[in-house]
Amino acid sequence: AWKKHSIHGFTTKEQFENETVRHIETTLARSLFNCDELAAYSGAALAFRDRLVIEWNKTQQRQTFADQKRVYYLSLEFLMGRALDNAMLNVGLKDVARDGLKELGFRIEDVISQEHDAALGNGGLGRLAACFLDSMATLNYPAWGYGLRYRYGIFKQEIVDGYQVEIPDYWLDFNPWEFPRHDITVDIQFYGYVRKEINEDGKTVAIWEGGEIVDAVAFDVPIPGYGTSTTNNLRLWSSKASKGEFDFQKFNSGDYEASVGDQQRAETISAVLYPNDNLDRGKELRLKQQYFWCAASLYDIVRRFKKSKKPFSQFPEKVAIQLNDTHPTLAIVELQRILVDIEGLEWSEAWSIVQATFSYANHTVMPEALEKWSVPLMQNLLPRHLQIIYEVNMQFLQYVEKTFPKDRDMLSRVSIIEESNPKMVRMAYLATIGSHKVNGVAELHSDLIKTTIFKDFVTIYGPDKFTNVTNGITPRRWLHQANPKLSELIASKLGGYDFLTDLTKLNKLENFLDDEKFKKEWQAIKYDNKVRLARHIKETTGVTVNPKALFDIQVKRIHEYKRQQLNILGVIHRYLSIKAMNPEERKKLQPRVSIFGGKAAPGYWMAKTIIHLVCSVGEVVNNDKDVGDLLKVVYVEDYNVSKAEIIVPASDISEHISTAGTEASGTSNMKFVLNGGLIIGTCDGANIEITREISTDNIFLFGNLAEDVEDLRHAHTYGSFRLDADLARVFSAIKSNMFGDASRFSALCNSITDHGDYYLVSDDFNSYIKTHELVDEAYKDQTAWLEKCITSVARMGFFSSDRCIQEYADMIWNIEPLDPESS
Ligand code: 26Y
Repeated sequence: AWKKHSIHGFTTKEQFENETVRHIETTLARSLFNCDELAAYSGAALAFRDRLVIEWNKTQQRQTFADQKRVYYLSLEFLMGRALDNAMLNVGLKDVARDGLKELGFRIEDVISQEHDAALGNGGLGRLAACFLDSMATLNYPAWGYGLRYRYGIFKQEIVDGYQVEIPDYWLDFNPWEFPRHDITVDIQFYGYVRKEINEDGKTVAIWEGGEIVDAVAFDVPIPGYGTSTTNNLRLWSSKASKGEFDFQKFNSGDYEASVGDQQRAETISAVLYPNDNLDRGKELRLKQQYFWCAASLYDIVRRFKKSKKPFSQFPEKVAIQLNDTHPTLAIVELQRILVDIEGLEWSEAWSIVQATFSYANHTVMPEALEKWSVPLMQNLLPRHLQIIYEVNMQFLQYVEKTFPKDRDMLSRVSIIEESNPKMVRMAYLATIGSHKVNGVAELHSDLIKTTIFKDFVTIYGPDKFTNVTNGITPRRWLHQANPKLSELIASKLGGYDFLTDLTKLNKLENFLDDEKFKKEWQAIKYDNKVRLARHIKETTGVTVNPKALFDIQVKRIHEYKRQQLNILGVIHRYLSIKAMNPEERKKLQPRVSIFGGKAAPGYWMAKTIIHLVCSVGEVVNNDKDVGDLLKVVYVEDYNVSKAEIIVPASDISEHISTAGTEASGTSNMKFVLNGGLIIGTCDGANIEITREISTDNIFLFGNLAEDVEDLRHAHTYGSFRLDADLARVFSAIKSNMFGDASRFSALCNSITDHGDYYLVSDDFNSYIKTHELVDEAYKDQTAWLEKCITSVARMGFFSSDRCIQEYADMIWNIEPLDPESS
């Protein structure tokens, strides 16, 4: 009887138009007469949302019924970008929508660009989580994401007078992609004290009492797979004052303001994404965020498991929990607390369940990014959790002492508690001890963590606990959506779009290297993409760039280790060289546009100085009549996912030039190559594996190797080091106030000349400059360049996040897909 009531999504243009108009007129209560692009976006989004919801419900029912093991991906960041375009492509109805919108009087691109990015992340780690959700749904894995519903995502960046200014990103005004679940609310406790009690079985139990309660309310976001009806769930928690806690005393006694204040304090927990990337600041509110989110997610996961009435010994057969870096490490402690304090399991049985459930991915080796929490802070906020951490640590250290009795220093080295003042909880150690697998995100990085931060843990647990899963990107967003023309051209040669779900199929492109028509089309698409970016640059910065010039792009978070300073110092060197050339020499020079983009953490002064130097150099170079089109320098404001979709397809070359051994993987390197750009890079992170796949002929590598970094730093510290001569000239130019008041840049220059050059800018400067000369040379032979680009794309199959998720599923999570067609 229910069948005739079931809703069916639209499939034709007419149905799509009907649905869109219906939503505009009823859901939005707007008249079609004054329907602007925003209203058209809203109507179309709601029409597509209806379609997703139907499949989403079915998927959840199917997964519940099948009762297979699920994976829960815990991440404090999900950098999703826009959803409508992705939804249209994933359900295969973008053409229908394009035609329908056209009849309603709109261009689909204009409608799509009305959407506000969901920017709940900083950079690579958050975007990786978003790519993983896409792959998990596409591969039909029963998978949920758990995160926080920040009211303010990553700030919007404006460049004012050459400086970064941060504007709050309030993004929830109209968000059709989330569904509040007010019925799914979890009480989260903070502060208070722990009491011991003897229960009826004569067992001592810990009871955590007092403190305050905040409510976690679930908001669900549908995650459609590509070419499948599987639609997974991303659950984001929002904080709210607890009804039970709301202080009626204050309210009744007339202190209305104070009671509203409590309300606001509770809502603060999920108010804002911390804008630091690879930099730990140890703020109490951040720890509150972490516990709030871990506790709500664990409660939800355990509740779902308990519905099956299975014993907890089977928990790891039904549940895998993946930790995206150490940010969710408290989930380990929380599960142990639930099992022991609430469910009454024995400590050791509970701990085996915990270890079998969790796995931890590490995304950095840099000391300033490794999370540590002060013991007094944790004692105050989470007293029971600190006790559990101490107990875990004691048992672990007893085992270590027994197993390695000769190495007394080992105990203090591997202790979860660092004996500093104040004492600190080392989250990476806790995550490692509480998980059954630990992985790095590219081969070099996975090797490095085994010989540095986790060296002792390899000795203790053996090498099998540590593994590598090289990162990947979703070809749906990063090829098909961002570069539809290239995707279409590839499909025309490979006989369809199968490569989007099996990216290794791209290798057949190598058969067309002699196909002149194909190559011309490829080149024309790249040119169109550059024109599109040039237009964006003109509109947003006022600078005119020539799309025939070589586009050289570095877009990523601004960080000293990523070395945007190396890039801009190289640009200055180029500028000085142009100024010194005669007209004949200038004629032979390859014209270039140096494009920068990326946000600096608001409190990271050196990063902000780098932005200011780039803008100041642009000011001078772009207005120098001697230079003309030979060199332009632009800073693209507010780099984010939707900007990346315009920028990435438009590169000739992109820069991935971190100091060797510092960039765990990098993922934009993969995006640029997949879009037919070449890269200049160091032997770092995934650059190494990209080189192995596409061959050294197709990449411009330079610089010192990771294994030499330590010695080079030593040489800087002990004075046996001379500044590169070209770099010295660049510093002189800066000091002559060529780019404005030099004092603004002195800290940046001094970090290289006087303070040890920690990121080895001077050591790599010469080979960087020389390698850029090779780039210029190579670009002159457009035929050979084009062949390098096509060959590289053909060999990028390995870097699909589908391959990556497959590896996690098989080696770490031990889960099987659930095919929607088979049931
Ligand atoms: C501790 C806290 C402040 C913190 C917040 C964010 C620490 C780190 C981060 C973000 C780290 C991040 O984005 N890491 C990047 O992860 C990518 C995905 O694995 C890698 O490709 C990239 O090399 C790495 O820097």
